[in-house]
Amino acid sequence: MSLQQTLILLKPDAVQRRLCGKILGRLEDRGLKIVALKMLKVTKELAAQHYAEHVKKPFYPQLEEFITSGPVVSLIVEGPGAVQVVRDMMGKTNCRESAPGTIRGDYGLSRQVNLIHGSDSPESAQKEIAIYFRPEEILSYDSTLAEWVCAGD
Ligand code: IDP
Repeated sequence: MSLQQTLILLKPDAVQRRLCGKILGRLEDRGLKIVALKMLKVTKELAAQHYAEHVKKPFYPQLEEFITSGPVVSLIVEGPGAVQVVRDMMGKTNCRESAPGTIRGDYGLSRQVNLIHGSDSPESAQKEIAIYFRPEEILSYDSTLAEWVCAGD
């Protein structure tokens, strides 16, 4: 499986509820490598860029209010098949429909206030990474753990 990078946001509810450490811990425990990480406040312009496919939907005003309501943690993780691995760890969009053991299934009860964003395809990942990070903010480094976590496909 080829190495992929994917864009993750820990949404304002994760920050407010002090769940960032637990969620980052899950990603690290899985073996994913953090290659960029920062905290920021999403502006209305950034929200519209990120959620371009949803801007015309009826729930967008609420989504905009939520995602701009407080700081988020934005990060890029890297690993084999990272895009789908993270999507599977997140659970379904609606926390109430997410299986126990997933992030949304373990920590949430809402469809909108659902803790985490993860890119839904390698193409989206490339677009979203470029929205949130400048190339020089993305670090390339060796991790000896990789041979124990990712070896042998
Ligand atoms: P995803 O985050 O699971 O990929 P998307 O369909 O891309 O889900 O929706 C983006 C975000 O918009 C969701 O994570 C959620 O916060 C919000 N959202 C999606 N559908 C609804 C809805 O029907 N009502 C309110 N908020 C929604």
